[in-house]
Amino acid sequence: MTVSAERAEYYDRLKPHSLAPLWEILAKLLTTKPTTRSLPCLWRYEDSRPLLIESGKLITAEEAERRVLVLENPGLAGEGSTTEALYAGLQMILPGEVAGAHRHTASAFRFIIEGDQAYTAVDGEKAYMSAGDLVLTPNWAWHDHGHDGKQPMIWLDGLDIPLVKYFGTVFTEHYSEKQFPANRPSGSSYGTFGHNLRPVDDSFDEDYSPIFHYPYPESRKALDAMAGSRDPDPKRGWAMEYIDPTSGGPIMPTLSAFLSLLPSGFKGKTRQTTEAQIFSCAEGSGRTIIEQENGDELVFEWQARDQFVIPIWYPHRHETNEDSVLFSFSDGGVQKLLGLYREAP
Ligand code: 1HN
Repeated sequence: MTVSAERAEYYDRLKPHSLAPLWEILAKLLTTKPTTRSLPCLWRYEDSRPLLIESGKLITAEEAERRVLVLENPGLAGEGSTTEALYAGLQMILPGEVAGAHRHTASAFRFIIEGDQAYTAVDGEKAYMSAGDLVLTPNWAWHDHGHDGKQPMIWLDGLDIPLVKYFGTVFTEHYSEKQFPANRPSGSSYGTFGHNLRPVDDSFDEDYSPIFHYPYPESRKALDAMAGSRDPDPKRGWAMEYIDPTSGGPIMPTLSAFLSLLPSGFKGKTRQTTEAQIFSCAEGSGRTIIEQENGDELVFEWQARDQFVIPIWYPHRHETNEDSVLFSFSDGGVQKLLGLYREAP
């Protein structure tokens, strides 16, 4: 649109007063459907793993604070983000290393890709982690990582950092010691709160989930039980959401996480949703077909330990070569809280 000389002169006089004409930008603000700068992207573990291993020779976990390769969206280059609201990265900790205790207003989780005998300590309780486990570090909870095993340990970190940065509400504190003092036995949170029981003394008074470790064998059993008792969802297979048992809702207000079992030969129906989704394949192999704006289809062939991102409103469908398990996380829960969530029928 060309601006008449009269209007242009008027706009120039608005600038020193920090005023701007809405009518010049309104159509860009009020789009008929979601727009995103994020692009669909696939990270093959066979490419990222050797690069992550190489980082172990360049920097220690202690010097790095967290030794992570960000799954940076090519549409958001330089921003350290995977979607507009979400962050994902691959973190490695080597035997004997400690990633020191800190806490921040960003909420986080890790989904274990490879290794065992490393732990995350949350508020002084260690969770020893194995492939497929989910471990939460909620908003403002102290956490540090350590490794008592012999092989590199690699996990996917998921955070709401871009969303928290958007509000400007970033606070971080480093603990005075390398590690937060241990104050209860490993496994006590899950043991106490993970079996549909609640201590009657109501002694847990944090406003986050009392469970911070979701061991894979337990989640996997739930998927098998679901698969043995009903038909799969035509779009998502046998899909389960990880929950905060005290609310029955998402694991954390800003992060929702899911695990789905897609049977061999699954040909999913197309899903189009406002939640941006980051996937990590836990088992099996298959492909996700994504419809682009110009009508072309993008095909991501994935296998165990690969990650991929489906930005907001991209129609996509999953197919499998064998029984497969996909972990995913999204900003769907926070969109629902704000009344913004939509899914095409
Ligand atoms: C963080 O605290 C961790 O605690 C991992 O392991 C990744 C990315 C951005 C900001 C904080 C962790 C992070 C992070």
